[in-house]
Amino acid sequence: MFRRIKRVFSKFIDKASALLFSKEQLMDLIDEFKFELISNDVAYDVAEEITTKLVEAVENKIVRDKESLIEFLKKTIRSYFDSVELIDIFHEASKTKPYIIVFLGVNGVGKTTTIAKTAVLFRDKGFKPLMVAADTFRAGAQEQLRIHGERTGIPVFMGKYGADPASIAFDAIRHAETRGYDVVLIDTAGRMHTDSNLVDELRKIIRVAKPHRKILVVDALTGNDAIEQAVFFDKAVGVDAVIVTKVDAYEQGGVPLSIVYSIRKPIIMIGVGQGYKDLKPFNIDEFLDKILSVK
Ligand SMILES: Nc1nc2c(ncn2[C@@H]2O[C@H](COP(=O)(O)OP(=O)(O)OP(=O)(O)O)[C@@H](O)[C@H]2O)c(=O)[nH]1
Ligand SMILES: [Mg+2]
Repeated sequence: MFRRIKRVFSKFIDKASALLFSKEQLMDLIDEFKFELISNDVAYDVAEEITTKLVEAVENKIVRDKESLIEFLKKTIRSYFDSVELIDIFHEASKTKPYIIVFLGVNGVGKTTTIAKTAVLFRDKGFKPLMVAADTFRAGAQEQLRIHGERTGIPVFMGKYGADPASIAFDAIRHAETRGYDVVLIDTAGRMHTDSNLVDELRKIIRVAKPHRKILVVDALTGNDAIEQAVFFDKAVGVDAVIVTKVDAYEQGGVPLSIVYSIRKPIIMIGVGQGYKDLKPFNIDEFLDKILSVK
């Protein structure tokens, strides 16, 4: 994972370290670096900002050798992640019962799988989770969650095909309250985000379910689309946190940074495979080590 962006960084650091005293060549190299970042899913604005700051740092002699260059890059990238408020859903769930999360996202990003993985994490931490199939739009969606329920042993609240998703969410929460569930994880229909019905439906679910958190699921492999979806959902209904899936197969590397930069919301977890245990907390130190482990 993240192999391509790692290569962009190490190539740039090696070349730039050799050129630090030749300003003209260094500026060309920084320009090239900027475009390589962009072609690896780093949003244009953030690539521009990083490289502008880098030029300044070179001019002010803050960056003067390989070591200070690596330090600068780490610090700058980290600052975007540090500037957003972190969310600990497990801690929050220990304070509120039932703790309600609505999952958002377009088709095929891995929403339903991620809900099952999240439910397993909650169960492993001693919570009693309920998964809710509020996707009544696509035939088979309910069935999919039911199968995850069977495989994981975690109960699923099902609505009828074609029923109003908001009313299913409402009934599910009532059910959770009377049955003593700690956490309610609501799956929503994944349509194209350009579908205006989707937004109306989501707004209604949110109004009725009053979730404590709205988590957006995006697929890293879709690159710039993932960033656009984040901006879209955040504007349309507000996003509290993001889970990036399919990171196990993702090489470009720019998606996490671009999302945090674009909507100023934390990436809380990453999907790293198809198994139920393949959901890991997103850790900024590990991320930086991975992309900037230059010897
Ligand atoms: N490699 C990998 N595959 C994943 C990951 N997360 C989900 N998938 C796969 O992506 C595919 C789609 O996942 P779903 O959970 O059905 O996606 P969805 O967003 O619910 O899709 P719709 O309900 O059709 O909108 C499945 O084959 C999952 O196994 C991940 O982190 N890594
Ligand atoms: Mg689904």
